[in-house]
Amino acid sequence: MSKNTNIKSSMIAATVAAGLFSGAALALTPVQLSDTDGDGVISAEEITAARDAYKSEVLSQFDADGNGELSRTERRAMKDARYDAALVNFDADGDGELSRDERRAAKEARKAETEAMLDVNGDGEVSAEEAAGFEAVKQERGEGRHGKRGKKGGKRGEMAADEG
Ligand SMILES: [Ca+2]
Ligand SMILES: [Ca+2]
Ligand SMILES: [Ca+2]
Repeated sequence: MSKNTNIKSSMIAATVAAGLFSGAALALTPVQLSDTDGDGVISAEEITAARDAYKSEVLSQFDADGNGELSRTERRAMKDARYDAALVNFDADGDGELSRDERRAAKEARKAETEAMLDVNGDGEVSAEEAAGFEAVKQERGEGRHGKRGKKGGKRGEMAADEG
């Protein structure tokens, strides 16, 4: 009898583990980047497209009242879900919370995964070409968020019109 139970519970454990794994990929790096046009780099457009896809995915999961945007409550549900997913992967000591170290590990893992996605040719390094699209998107966002303008100076274009 007890043997049977053991087998059963180990089967359940395996099923649960498999389920966690498929969820884990999603949780780790929410936005899945891929070289959809196959030109060997992930362009800014491809990143933007991936973001949009992710947004609609999030909406389909967490927009409970279906009004097309996330209310505060809905957003909270999303964060909770993400936190739970992070716990599954990174709660190393199993206390049900993410300590600072565990958070850092999670962040590192996400970064590593992003780099792995950017490394389209899989040589283990993100070349300048491979990183270009990502950097472009990052800069765009950075400027939007911190409003770092100024220091743009530069009077290009003044020495044009020399030829002819
Ligand atoms: Ca591409
Ligand atoms: Ca912990
Ligand atoms: Ca590479």
